[in-house]
Amino acid sequence: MSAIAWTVGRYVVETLAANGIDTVFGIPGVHNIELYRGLEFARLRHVLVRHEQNAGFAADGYARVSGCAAAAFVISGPGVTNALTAIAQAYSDSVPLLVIASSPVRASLGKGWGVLHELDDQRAIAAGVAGLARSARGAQDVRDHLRAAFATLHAARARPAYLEIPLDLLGEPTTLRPERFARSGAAPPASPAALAAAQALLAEAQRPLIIAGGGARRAGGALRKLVEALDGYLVTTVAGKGAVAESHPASLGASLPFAPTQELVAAADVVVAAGTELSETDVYTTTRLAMSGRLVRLDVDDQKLSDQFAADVLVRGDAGASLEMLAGASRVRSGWRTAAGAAAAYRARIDAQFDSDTRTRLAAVRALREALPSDGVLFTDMTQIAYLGNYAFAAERPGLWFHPSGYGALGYALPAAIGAKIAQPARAVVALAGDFGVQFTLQELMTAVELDLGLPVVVWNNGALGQIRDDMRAAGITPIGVVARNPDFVALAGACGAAGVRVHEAAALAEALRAALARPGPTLVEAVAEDFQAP
Ligand SMILES: Cc1ncc(C[n+]2csc(CCOP(=O)(O)OP(=O)(O)O)c2C)c(N)n1
Ligand SMILES: [Mg+2]
Repeated sequence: MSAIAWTVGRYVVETLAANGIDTVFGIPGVHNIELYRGLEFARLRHVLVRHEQNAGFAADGYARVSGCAAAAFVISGPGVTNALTAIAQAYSDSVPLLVIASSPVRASLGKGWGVLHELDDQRAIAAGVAGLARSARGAQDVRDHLRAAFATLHAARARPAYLEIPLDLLGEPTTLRPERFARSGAAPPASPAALAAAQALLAEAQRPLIIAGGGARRAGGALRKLVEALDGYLVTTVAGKGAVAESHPASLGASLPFAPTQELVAAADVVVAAGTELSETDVYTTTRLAMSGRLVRLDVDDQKLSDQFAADVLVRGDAGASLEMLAGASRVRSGWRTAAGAAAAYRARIDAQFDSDTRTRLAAVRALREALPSDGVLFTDMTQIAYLGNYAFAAERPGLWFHPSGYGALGYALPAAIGAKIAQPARAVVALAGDFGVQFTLQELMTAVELDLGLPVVVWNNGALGQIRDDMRAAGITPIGVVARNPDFVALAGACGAAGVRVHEAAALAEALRAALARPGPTLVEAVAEDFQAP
């Protein structure tokens, strides 16, 4: 090992390993081969994917399921532009994704010589989507930028980081040696004055309601204590789904898009928004939640505390720690209203509004739930069955249901599920996509076959860009461009060396999923939507 020279490329790889990254998803090219020199020696696994976007999605899935940052290696130019969508997705959902790119040689940068993979300003393009985007000119820069990149990944609100290194610099010898960068630790606690102001509002509240987002995902214990003490309701965003078991009598689940919940939010006299943006993609069907009561926001992110939802009390700090303080300080009220089943009654109102198409999808969502072990994980795409599952998939704990909520990038599910399965091979992991969206990234089936990943890929085949068709109809637009010819998915799976099975009803879907989970390699399970029945 000591026989090989220390180049900047090797330094990068070893520094990633020294800072806790154990998996990198990538595609090598002539510009970044110097990154691969170090891979032979570092304790770092490289996974070859079929497109750079999917390197980013896979690293995102790895990070979401494990809580540990993962990396993508891409080449200059097209490797970077291909990865942009995944970086933007990771940004919008606060995922710690590290992208290491090459760039053309330093002497050529910004000069328009027409060198291979040239972009006028590659860093600026990445800066438009990443939390941090840096470009190195020397070995010391690489170290300083990597330190800043890890700070971005490990920040209280994680964001993706991007570092580009010119190919001539990657190959240079260096005296630098890898180090583990110091970490800043947890966010400082919220100010006692802000917490006291929140407490005062809550003490007087008659109809309190808590909205918990991704920032409160790991604070289930405190959330539960607070909601029970306050005798209030709890609703989560998709990112906060399962923070408290959705079967809890105070839980309205991830039901913000539905009218009965929006009415409760509008009527609450105090709303506590914990670790949530309250963004359009959290609430849908409305661009902005209506509220008539006082608003308390708990967030680590200053920007969020001062956005379009002007709050009466701003509590800056880790949402979980703030919830813990509020729960500890709240006097427990008697006659706990939600125990009487009021939340269940609201949920029944939501379910009663479902039309027969939605009830058909509900049968499929329930089949998936039934077939998965209690800690089974789903990575979902932009498809009608996932929009329903965001609410209807019963999550008894956090971290079971993942959706590309913020950026809404079609094609996310399969590569992200591959990343998650690699992170946690012993766990049941499933990809769930629509017939059109799955084709954005279906080439990654080969990655799953190659790695022999026991990964079921469920394709909800309604023979259309279903949601868009329905939206066109609702808007009085004659549907155009919403029916695409599909491949024979089962035959295609076979051609890739995966198993394939077609199912026509919910019980068969559950059965196929169980069989797929028991099999070593990937299985594509095509669910023919038009044959499914509403129960
Ligand atoms: C990259 C990208 N392009 C386009 C869209 C817009 N879009 C959202 S859903 C959708 C159709 C998806 O069809 P399918 O996967 O079959 O799901 P369905 O709605 O039929 O369940 C499209 C085109 C998007 N979200 N992302
Ligand atoms: Mg479809």
